Amino acid sequence: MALEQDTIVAIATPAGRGAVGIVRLSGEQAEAIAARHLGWTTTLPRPRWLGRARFVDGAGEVVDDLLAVRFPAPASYTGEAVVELHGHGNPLLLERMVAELVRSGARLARPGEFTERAFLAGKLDLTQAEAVATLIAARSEGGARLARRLLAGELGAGLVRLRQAIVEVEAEVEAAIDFAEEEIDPAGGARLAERLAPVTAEVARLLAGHAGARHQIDGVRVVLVGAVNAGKSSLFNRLLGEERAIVTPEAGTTRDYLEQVVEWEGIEVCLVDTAGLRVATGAAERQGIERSRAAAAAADLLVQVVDGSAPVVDEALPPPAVVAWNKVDLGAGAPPATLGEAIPVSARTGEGVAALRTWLVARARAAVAGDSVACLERHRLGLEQVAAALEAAREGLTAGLTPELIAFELRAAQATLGALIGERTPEQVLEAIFSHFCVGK
Ligand SMILES: Nc1nc2c(ncn2[C@@H]2O[C@H](COP(=O)(O)OP(=O)(O)OP(=O)(O)O)[C@@H](O)[C@H]2O)c(=O)[nH]1
Ligand SMILES: [Mg+2]
Repeated sequence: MALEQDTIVAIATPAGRGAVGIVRLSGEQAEAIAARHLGWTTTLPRPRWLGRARFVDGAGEVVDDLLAVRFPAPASYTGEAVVELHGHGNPLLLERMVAELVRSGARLARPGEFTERAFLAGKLDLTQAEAVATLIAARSEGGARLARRLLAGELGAGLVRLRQAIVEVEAEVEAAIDFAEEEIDPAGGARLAERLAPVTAEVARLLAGHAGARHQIDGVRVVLVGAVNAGKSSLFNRLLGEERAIVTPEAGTTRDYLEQVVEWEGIEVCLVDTAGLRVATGAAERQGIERSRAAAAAADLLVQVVDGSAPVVDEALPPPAVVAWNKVDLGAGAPPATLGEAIPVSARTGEGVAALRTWLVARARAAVAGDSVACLERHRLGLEQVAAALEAAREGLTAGLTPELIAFELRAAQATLGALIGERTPEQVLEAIFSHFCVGK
C-alpha cells in the first residue's frame, strides 16, 4: 500500500447533535488548509494547545466559534500533521466546515483511514489498530477491558516474542543446512524441539482462551425458545426490565425473533425472544419458526420456556441449558425430572426470575472466562496456522527430517505471526479490517 500524501478530513464525533462536534484533518497540508479558515496567518498556535478560533468560510462568513488544536507530525495519532476543530455539535455546522475544508484542498476520509494511516506510519501494529475499532464497539465493561489490553499491544508484543523464539531455533536449523548435513542428528533435534515447546504452549494457551475472549467482545447469546404461549416474550421482558416484546393471550404472537443487548455484571448478553414452536398456521409464522430454529442453533445458552401449568411436549430442540418452568403463579406442579435442570419462575409475578438471571450470569461468566487477548476470528485463524507449522517442525525435528523441511515450517510460522502483527499482511486483509471502522477514526 503506497503512502498517501493527500490530506483527509472527517467529522470524528457521532452523527446527531451534542455539546461538542469534532472535525479532524490529517496530512501534509492539514495546517495550511485549516489556517485559511481559522485566520492562522502569521504564526501557528502552540502545538497541542487548544485555542479559541473562528472558522470562516470562503466568502468570509463566520461558520462557528470554536476551539482548535494542531498536532504537528510526527507526534500525532496518524503520525502526520493533524488539526482538530472542536465546534458546536450541530451536524449542519460540522458538515459545512468539512465542505469548506474539501474546497480548500482536503479529501473526505474513508472509514478507518485515520487509524490506517497510524498503522502505516508504524504508530500501531495491526492488532492495536483492530483494537481501536473493538474498543469503540465494545458494549460491556469486560469487552472494553479486553479491547484496552489489545490496544496496549499485549497481543502484538506477545506475538513478536514468539516469533523471536522461532527465529532463534530456525538459525540453528539453517546452520545445519550450511554444513550440508543431510539431517539433524537425533540429540540436536530433540534439544531444538524442546526449545519450541514453550512457544507451542503459548500459542495453545492463546487459542484455548479464544472462545472466552470472543464472547467477551461479541457477547453471550441467550435464546428463549419453547411452545407458543409458554411465556417466552413475558419472560424476555422481565429479564430486560422493560416491555420490549408484545405479549398477548393468543398463541403465535411473536412472529420474528427479537434481540436486545443487556450488560449483566460487566458481561454483554444478547437476549433473544423467538416465535413459539408449533405447526405453523401461515407463511409468516412458518418463516418465523424457521428463524427461531436458526436462532436456537446459534445460541450460546438456550433457555426452554415451558408453561408449567399446562406443560406441552415440545418439539425436538437442541438440549437446552436450562428450562424455565413458567407460570408457577397458576399453581404449576414441580418440573418433571426428565426435563433436566429447571428453574421455577413466573413471568407474571417475577417470582424466580432473579434466580434464573443469576443462573444465566454464572453460565455467561463461564463462557467469557479465560485470559487470552486473541479475541478476533483473524487471530484464531492465524494462530491455528502457526500451531500447525510448529507441530510439523516438531515432528520433523524428532523424526530427523531434512533441515530444509524444518526450516520451511519455521519460516511459515514466522510469516503468519508477521501477518497477524501487520507486517506484509495482504492488502485485502487490511482493507477488510479498516473498512469496518467508522468514518473519522
Ligand atoms: N399467569 C401467568 N400468565 C403468564 C405468565 N407468563 C406469561 N403469561 C401469559 O401467557 C400468555 C402468553 O404469553 P407470551 O409471553 O406472549 O408467550 P409467548 O411464549 O411469547 O407466546 P408466542 O409468542 O405466541 O409463542 C399471555 O397472556 C401472558 O400474559 C406467567 O408466569 N403466569
Ligand atoms: Mg412471544
